[in-house]
Amino acid sequence: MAPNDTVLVEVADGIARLTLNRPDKLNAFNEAMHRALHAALDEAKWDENVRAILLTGAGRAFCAGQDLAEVDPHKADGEPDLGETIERLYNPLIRLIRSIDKPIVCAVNGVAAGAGASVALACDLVLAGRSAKFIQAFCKIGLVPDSGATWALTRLVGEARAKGLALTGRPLDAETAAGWGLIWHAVDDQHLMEEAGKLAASLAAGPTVGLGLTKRAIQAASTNSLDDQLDLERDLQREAGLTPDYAEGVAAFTEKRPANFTGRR
Ligand code: T3D
Repeated sequence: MAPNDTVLVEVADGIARLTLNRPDKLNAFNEAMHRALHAALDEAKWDENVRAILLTGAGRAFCAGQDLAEVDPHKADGEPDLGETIERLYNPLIRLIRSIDKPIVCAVNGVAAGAGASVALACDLVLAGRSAKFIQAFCKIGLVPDSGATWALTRLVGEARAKGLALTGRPLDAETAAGWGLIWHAVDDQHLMEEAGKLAASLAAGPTVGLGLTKRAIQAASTNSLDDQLDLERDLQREAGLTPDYAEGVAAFTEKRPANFTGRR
């Protein structure tokens, strides 16, 4: 998938900063933005110099979900097949985000609606500006929450709140989202990017392999039995124990100095 300017990409100091960039459409997803985001994430996944990813939106919104002008049923030839769009664009995006063995920080700088909220919730650490809102907008247009929304909402906030959000489409403010455990923290709008940058920087300086394996273990926990999870933790710990960062972490502790992690295998 070729990159284009619907997603701005900046790689520096171990962090890939990705900015959704269709501000006049509140960063709603069209095909070009899907292609660009997928390509940028895929590149960050495999680039050894990238040790953390920071995703945000340009302008006053994070992302308003699907660009409704692009899929207007009145303009379509024949019957719309939304399942096709989900299968071809949204599901691969969510699977890609979850498959990246590196921490992904999402800075929700404004409204996150529809699949825009789903993308934010697929990330690992979600910070939101206090004025940001999460909206399960799907019910307003007769659709079903997608891109992992029903899965993430139910696991993060439980069935009662998931149904409340999805069946009413009522906006959820950032503070309440944090209180409910939907996101990591709400921060003052003017400090959002600084806080998200600091968080990404500390993760980028961390033991990348161990952090990636930790992400993998936590993601597996919701579907694994305890026995399966214990086995998985054993295997991942074995892998983490072979990294130079483990040796460095123990040496730094013993020598009472800050660890100098390289993130290498
Ligand atoms: O393939 C498939 O379709 C299946 C996949 C579906 C996944 C989905 O995400 S479905 C859900 C799609 N999203 C929505 O339904 C949200 C629609 N947007 C809104 O409800 C509101 O815009 C917001 C609550 C997000 C923000 O409201 P507000 O008052 O702050 O802004 P606004 O005035 O509504 O929007 C500003 C501009 O952005 C406006 O354009 P204009 O009039 O200035 O030229 C508006 O049309 C545009 N915009 C906002 N959201 C979308 C959008 N344009 C296209 N698609 C959007 N989703």
